[in-house]
Amino acid sequence: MESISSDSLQLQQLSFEHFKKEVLQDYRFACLSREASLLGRKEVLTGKAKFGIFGDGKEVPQLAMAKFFQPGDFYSGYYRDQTFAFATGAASIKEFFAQLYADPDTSHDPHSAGRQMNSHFATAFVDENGECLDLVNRKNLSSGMAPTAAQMPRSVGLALASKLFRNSDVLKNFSSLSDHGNEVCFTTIGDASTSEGHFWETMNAAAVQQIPLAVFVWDDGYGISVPKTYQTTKGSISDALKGFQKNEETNGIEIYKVKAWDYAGMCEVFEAGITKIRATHTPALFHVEEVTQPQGHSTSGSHERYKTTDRLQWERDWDCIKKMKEWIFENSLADEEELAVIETEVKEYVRTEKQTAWNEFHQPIIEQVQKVSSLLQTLIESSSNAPAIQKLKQELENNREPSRRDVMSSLYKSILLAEDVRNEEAGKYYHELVDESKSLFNTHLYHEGASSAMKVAVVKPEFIADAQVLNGYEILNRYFDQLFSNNPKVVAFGEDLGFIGDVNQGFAGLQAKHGETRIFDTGIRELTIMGQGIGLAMRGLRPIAEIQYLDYLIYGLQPLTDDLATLQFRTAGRQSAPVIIRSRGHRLEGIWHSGSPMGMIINSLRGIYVCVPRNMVQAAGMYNTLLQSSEPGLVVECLNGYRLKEKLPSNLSNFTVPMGIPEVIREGTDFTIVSYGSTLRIIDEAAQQLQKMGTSCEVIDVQTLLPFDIHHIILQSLKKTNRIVFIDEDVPGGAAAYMFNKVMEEQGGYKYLDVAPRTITAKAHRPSYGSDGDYFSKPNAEEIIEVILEMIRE
Ligand SMILES: Cc1ncc(C[n+]2csc(CCOP(=O)(O)OP(=O)(O)O)c2C)c(N)n1
Ligand SMILES: [Mg+2]
Repeated sequence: MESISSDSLQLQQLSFEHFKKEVLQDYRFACLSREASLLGRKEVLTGKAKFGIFGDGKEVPQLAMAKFFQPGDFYSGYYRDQTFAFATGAASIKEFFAQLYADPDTSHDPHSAGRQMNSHFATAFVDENGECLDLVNRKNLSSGMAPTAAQMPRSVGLALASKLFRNSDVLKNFSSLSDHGNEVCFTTIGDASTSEGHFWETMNAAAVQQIPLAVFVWDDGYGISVPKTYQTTKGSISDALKGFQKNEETNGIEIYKVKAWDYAGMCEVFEAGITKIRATHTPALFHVEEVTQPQGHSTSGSHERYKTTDRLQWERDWDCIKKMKEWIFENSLADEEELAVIETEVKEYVRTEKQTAWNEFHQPIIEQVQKVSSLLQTLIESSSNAPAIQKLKQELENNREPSRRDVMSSLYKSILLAEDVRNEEAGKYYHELVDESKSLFNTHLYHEGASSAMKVAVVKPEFIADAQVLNGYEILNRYFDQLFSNNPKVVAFGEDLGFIGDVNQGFAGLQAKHGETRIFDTGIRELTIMGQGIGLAMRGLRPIAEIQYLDYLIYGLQPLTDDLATLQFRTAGRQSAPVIIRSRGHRLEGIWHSGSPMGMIINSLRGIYVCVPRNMVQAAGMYNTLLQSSEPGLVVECLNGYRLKEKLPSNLSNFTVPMGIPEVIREGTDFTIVSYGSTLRIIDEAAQQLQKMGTSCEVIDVQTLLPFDIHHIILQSLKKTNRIVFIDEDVPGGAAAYMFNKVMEEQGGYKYLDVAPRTITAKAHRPSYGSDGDYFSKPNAEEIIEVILEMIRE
């Protein structure tokens, strides 16, 4: 008996020691993070960094949250979460400062290669070839973004993936991506940002779908200067969301309220809450109240301007680290002296790491300055402009914190001044620096490794002698059926896509065949349909996310332009989301079902492939190409093409349509007409008429707008015809102007013109409803003929 009780005493002692150690480690992280915030702000105020936004006041809740973040879990949060990143091991203090300085070296700032403002963290999801890493064994932080609430839509997909991995038979074997769907997505958001529609749409999508999403609201009472009474119904997001509360008979969410200064309370609630989410996939809101903001919102201003003295005093009194310290004393976990040791050690540590980060950032620039100095010295020795060059040299050498920009500018100006000197060294070095800076600042917009969509082998479609002729939608239906039979990672979803198989029957009958976990309906929520696609793709799946009509892409454009299109760039290729966005557009009827806002799309989606197939066979080939790559793409099917007859290729699942390679679909000698999509049929009608009148038109389908004619096929045609027209259904100055620019400026097409080139586009307004509305608003065959006859007369 005696030995048992002494064992249990020992055990108790051990677990107490363990507990104490953990608490003190958390306290250390809290102090570490606070010190990083304090020093970070100083770095901005003294000019070493441009802008800073910090997580002070949010340390303790994030330490509590980090405790329950397991390998395999995903995080989608915002700029306040440095403590979470430190505590999970996703970021170091040195990396934090490297990002603050905008260090473009990925080994210094692996989160963004200096491309993002501070505290936008990201862990690696893919290797340099775009292959998914073993995400199940990693703590995964999806790359942060500055637009408020932008992290919400994608978290739907990050959480939904767990549900699919848990419930889909065909996904059971992907053990490096999921452990039976046990992964939780941790999402953080500020109290004011819950005012965004993104938040509400996400909460609703999560509650309807019952997915393992944990949403933490850091409620510091303000969105910059605007208090939450102006932001949130009843001034409380948890109160406002009460109707979302799940009960036994309904779906919904769990709602928890905690206080940011209550370390023990938060640990207890988060542990129980996260455990439940993991087990049941019921999403939850953790409303963390009474959060403070010791240094105010950011380095751009002071909070004394809008907070009362009472509020400021309250924030000092209820600072979470102060309260944690009091709690440690109350529970006799450490005395003043022990904590003082931690505090001193941490201060020294952060200072040293900060200095190292600065030195590492600065060293290559110092080397450049030295090299440029010596080059300028040579110029000074032989140029008649020596005094001016000497001045530039002196300025550069005296600059205590020179940037790459200063180096380049001094060097280039000196080269111009030293016109009279024959010295190739300086020019050569300038170009070396130009090349180096391109690789540091302008890379990774698209994937640069082996799985680039540009590297997919071209396989031509094959047709047997008596190939079946089917309606366009039937071609797609066969295609998707084969795709779902061959590729277990593909899922497709959208409005009316599941049960009825989409509004044009591309998926008709396929949910019944391949299952509801693979082909399914969503609510009307384009924003989170896009986010769902992005998140699922980040987790290694190959989603096809459908926007019912291209006109409604605008609802979902924000995640595409801010998140998806920038993802590879802003993580220097360490994260990617190869989602396919499927939509249908161009000619149909009226203001909202005939849209072709391609200029808007291509200008906001650089970083995504934009495919504009003229028919459904071409569309299938584009899907194949994208699916063989690790990159995202938008495919705009022609709304009026589903009932047109097409020949069925025998290699439907395998043939590919290359990206950026136009196709000459009608050969001719007098005119080059460049277009895409539905407009090609109108052009064909005009070309046939013109042929009868003795004018021969070469018609070129660009096939993809991003990328555009990489081999300059259009230029070859123009060299032959010397006359060119760009036609589409976008507004004047839209995608036709883009094509014009590409061919005239980039391809040097202007050199081969006999007459002024033209664009023929839709009118600036949207089309009126009905066939006449279409005829008088979009380009028509007669108008095209008229323009070409005018060009002949010129
Ligand atoms: C879409 C968008 N609108 C406005 C801003 C400018 N802005 C940056 S942070 C912020 C306030 C956010 O407050 P809150 O969500 O409470 O987070 P906190 O900074 O208080 O933690 C605003 C308005 C932005 N980044 N994005
Ligand atoms: Mg706030």
